[in-house]
Amino acid sequence: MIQHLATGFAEAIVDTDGDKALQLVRQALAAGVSPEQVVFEVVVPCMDHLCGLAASDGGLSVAQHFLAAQISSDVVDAMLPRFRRAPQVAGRVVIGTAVGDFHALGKRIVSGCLSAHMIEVTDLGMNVPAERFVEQALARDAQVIAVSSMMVHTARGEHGCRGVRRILRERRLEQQLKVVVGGAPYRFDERLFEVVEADAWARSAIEAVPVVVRLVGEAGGP
Ligand code: B12
Repeated sequence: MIQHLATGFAEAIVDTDGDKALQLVRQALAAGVSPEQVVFEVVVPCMDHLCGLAASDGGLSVAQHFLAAQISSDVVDAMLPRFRRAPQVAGRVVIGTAVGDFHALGKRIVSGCLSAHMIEVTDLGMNVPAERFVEQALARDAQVIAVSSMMVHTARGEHGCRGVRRILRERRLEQQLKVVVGGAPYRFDERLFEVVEADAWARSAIEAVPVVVRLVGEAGGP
């Protein structure tokens, strides 16, 4: 049953058919599959596979990745309240694009992958000032601030990651809040994350998951 669901679900999300994916999940639940199995044996492996394809440029379009992340994240949201025991949150992250940056797709895919791995994500949207990243991270008891930049000037500028670092330093929050960055400029220059004073970076959404989990641990855990 699970194998049947996993295959059908993967096909549905590659076809970006959210209705079909949800229908399959509903049928599986009615047939006795647990919400936990849906998340951990179907959605997570499927997202890992798709994000892996993204990393290796396996021929899926940006729109497919975006919608796959959206559908997966919707299914996880629908399953969580039905878990027998409240799921262990693996960490809390606030994510957004840097000031001046309106490239939202990568951030959305990263959010979907993190959510599917039980990391609670607050998406602050686009064009997020450094102060708002920090305020919201504190308000939500997050361990990690994730800043997405798709342009060189929004990655290197004073109002992106560097601004976040300045505030964390001034307010002595660097032990409790870690900063991860990602986006095209970081792929072109693998040392750029150090230049902008981030704690870490990741090349893709799938690589972001273990990096964020590590940073959550360094910040003291969820
Ligand atoms: C789509 C796109 C747009 C769309 C954005 C639509 C939207 N709602 O997102 C629109 C048309 C609006 C746009 C506008 C512009 N764009 Co544009 N755009 C792109 C394009 C073609 C694809 C970006 C994309 O969505 N990629 C797909 C996603 C899935 O990949 P990704 O973003 O890299 O994300 C992955 C990883 O990077 C990583 N990741 C991303 N964020 C994060 C964050 C964290 C924390 C982590 C860990 C990982 C991570 O994980 C993601 C998934 O695996 C790129 C070219 C390119 N090849 O990158 C240019 C590009 C980014 N744009 C560019 C430019 C110049 C512009 C404009 C200035 C154009 C103009 N003259 O108006 C404007 C600026 C708008 C603004 N102020 O932001 C340049 C930037 C050049 C530079 N050196 O700075 C690029 C590189 C094109 C080019 N070669 O010139 N753009």
